[in-house]
Formats: sequence, structure tokens, C-alpha cells
Amino acid sequence: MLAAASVALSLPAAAQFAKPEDAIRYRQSAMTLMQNHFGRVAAMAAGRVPFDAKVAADNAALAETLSKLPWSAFVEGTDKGATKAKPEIWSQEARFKEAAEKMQGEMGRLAQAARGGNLDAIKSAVGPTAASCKACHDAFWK
Ligand code: ASC
Repeated sequence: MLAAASVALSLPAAAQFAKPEDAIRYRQSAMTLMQNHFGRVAAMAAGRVPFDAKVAADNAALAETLSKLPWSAFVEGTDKGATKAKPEIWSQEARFKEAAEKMQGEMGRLAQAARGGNLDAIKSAVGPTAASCKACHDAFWK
């Protein structure tokens, strides 16, 4: 209970779910959108698409906002069903929270770099951001 409450309290607005499947779909949707908007910035950083400072800043801002959303949906009882979430999310809640917060911090730094409009600063921020996505997936995603 306390663990679940502390996750919820760390959020700007806790989402509510009628069914476990709704929570799973919500967090997967947030991750999908975040991946999409982060991916547009990462593609510019990698030189796969031409750099456009406004597009980068807009997409990085969206990715930062989206990075705050999945966590309230990791409610108890949503480790089963159509999810790749590992049980460690709930059994090692502090570790999961730390990894989630690390990613949100990196996504915030990326958004800040993108607001500055400097491609080199964006390039420097993309790597650590992607690494923080991967670290959490490696540990907590089947
Ligand atoms: C992405 C995405 C991730 C990370 C990771 C980086 O675009 O969806 O989870 O980058 O693949 O290694």
C-alpha cells in the first residue's frame, strides 16, 4: 500500500483506472508516444533527418511531458496479462522508481537542450537519455 501510494504521490496527476487492462494500456500508450517523440529528436541527433530546431524543441517537450505519465499506471495487480512488465517493478519498487526518475531527469535535460536550439547540445543529451530508457527496460521489461 505505502509503496503504491508513494509512486502515485510523486506524480503531477494520478490517473485512475477501472480495470487492470486499462492501466496496462495507459502506460503502454504513454511509452509508445514518448518513444515516437523522443525518436524524432534522436533521428535529428543521428543525422537521419535534417535538423529543425523548432521541431526538435516541440518533440523533446512532448517527450518530457510524456515521461511523467506511465508511472501512476503501474498499479498492483498489473504484472499479469498483456504486459512485459516484470514482477521486480513491484518487488523492487525503490529501484524501479530510481530508474524511472533517472529517465525523467534525462528527458528534462534533453528538452532543455532542445529549447536552446543547439544541435551539439541535443546530441550530447540524446545518448544519456536513450541509455536511461534502455537501463530501465533491461532491468524491468521482459
Ligand atoms: C528509444 C526507445 C528506447 C530507447 C532505447 C535506447 O527510442 O524506445 O527504449 O530509445 O532503445 O537504447
